[in-house]
Amino acid sequence: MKQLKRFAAVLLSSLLMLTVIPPCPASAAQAAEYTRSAKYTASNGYNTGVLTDGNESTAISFAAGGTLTVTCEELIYGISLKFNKKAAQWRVTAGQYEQQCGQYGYLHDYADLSDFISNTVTLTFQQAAQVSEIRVFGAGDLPADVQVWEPPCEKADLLLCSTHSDDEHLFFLGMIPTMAAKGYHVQVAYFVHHNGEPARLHEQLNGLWTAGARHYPAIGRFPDQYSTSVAGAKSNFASAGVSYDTVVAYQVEMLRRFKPDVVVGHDVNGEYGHGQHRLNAETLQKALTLSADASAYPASAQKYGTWDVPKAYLHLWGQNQLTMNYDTPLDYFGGRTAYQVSIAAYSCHKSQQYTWFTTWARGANRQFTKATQITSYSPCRWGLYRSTVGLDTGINDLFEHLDLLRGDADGDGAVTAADSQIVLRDYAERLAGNPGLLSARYAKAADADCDGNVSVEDAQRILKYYVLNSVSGKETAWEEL
Ligand SMILES: [Ca+2]
Ligand SMILES: [Ca+2]
Ligand SMILES: [Ca+2]
Ligand SMILES: [Zn+2]
Repeated sequence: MKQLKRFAAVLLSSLLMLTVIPPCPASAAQAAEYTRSAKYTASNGYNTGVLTDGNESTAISFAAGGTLTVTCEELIYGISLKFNKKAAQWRVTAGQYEQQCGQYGYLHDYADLSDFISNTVTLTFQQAAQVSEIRVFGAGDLPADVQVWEPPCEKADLLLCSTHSDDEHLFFLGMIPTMAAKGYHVQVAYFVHHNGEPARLHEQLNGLWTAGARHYPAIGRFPDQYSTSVAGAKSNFASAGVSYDTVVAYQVEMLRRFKPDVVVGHDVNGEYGHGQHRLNAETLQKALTLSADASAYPASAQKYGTWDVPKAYLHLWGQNQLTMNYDTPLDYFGGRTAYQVSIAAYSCHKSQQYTWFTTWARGANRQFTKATQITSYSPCRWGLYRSTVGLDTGINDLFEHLDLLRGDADGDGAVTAADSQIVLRDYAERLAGNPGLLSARYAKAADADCDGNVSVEDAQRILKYYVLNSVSGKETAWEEL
């Protein structure tokens, strides 16, 4: 009964939402930026010039409880902050308004203050913090380079296991933009951290954001050490106090935590031979066989549940090969190709531009225009290493055989009232002339009556299916609705 009441409430609120959204909203203008005109006052009296010098390496330090007051002539709608080295919790206040920020530990954070009606706000750092950069915005759409991260995925479509910060745009070149353009939820999990090189922590986020990633990455837990073999990588780790078992446990945890449908990992030969790339691939292979077994690494099984990854691809793997196409213009990126987007993302890694990777990815005179021009360790070449859903048929689709359950528009593995809601919301957005909420894979599942369109009828059908099967307990097939 309680569930039926909740269902009725959901239905009502869904219908209400449909009537509230105006059919033709004016497209929002780009937000005005007040970074230059704003006045900044630090409680410790430090010179705040370094906060707006565009240089992520210059920062001012605040002790816990330190404040920064920002005053504008106009109302402030949002503030982006870049911390240096380490994120902190912070609070924004203005008179009666108060907002807690930094709960997720984003190094590059954003506070949406659109509920505030104030031209002066005070930022209080609740932990000792170094602040590199601040930007202040008025109402409207934020510039594309302002990073507003979503939390790490609770359920990823794709998990990309990059060893270092830069591999995600080099040996995994093209992958993030391609998946982002399709609306897939992409999670990046790094193997090592670069905490000793603070500039690289900024580059990591700038590059990911440029590539189209929106879920905050999982930062690696292990030190960055060079070697040319698995044995070398292991012995380096051993001298740093990291056991092989800890590494496998980490990989298992990533698979269980993000529950990806598809995992992409490094070449088992480490592309050019890097020992840590090899060890990442090897421990990922091991983890894939253990993540479904609750008795293996029980701590992460208890925390996240177990997960058997349906499909895992390794770079350059020799069997069941698949070729990615990164040279087709993508509407999502304004006509740029995945290759071009990844190159732009890699160029955020300013500290790495001197390396041979730059020539590898762009050509000796930066003459490459396509991923297919890369001559060794081609980022386009992948192989299906492990599958619980059968082999690919040659259509070069990582998500082949991974269609979602009919009606499961949010892809959580069950048909519920939430699916009906998202279908309605998607329909309302499109009715209003906005982009829909569902990527191809989700739209296919959302089309519950299989007429090729996602519409109100599908939302109704999904609700009906959910109510009959889950609320009333009357097992009913889609065809019987
Ligand atoms: Ca700065
Ligand atoms: Ca669902
Ligand atoms: Ca339909
Ligand atoms: Zn690497």
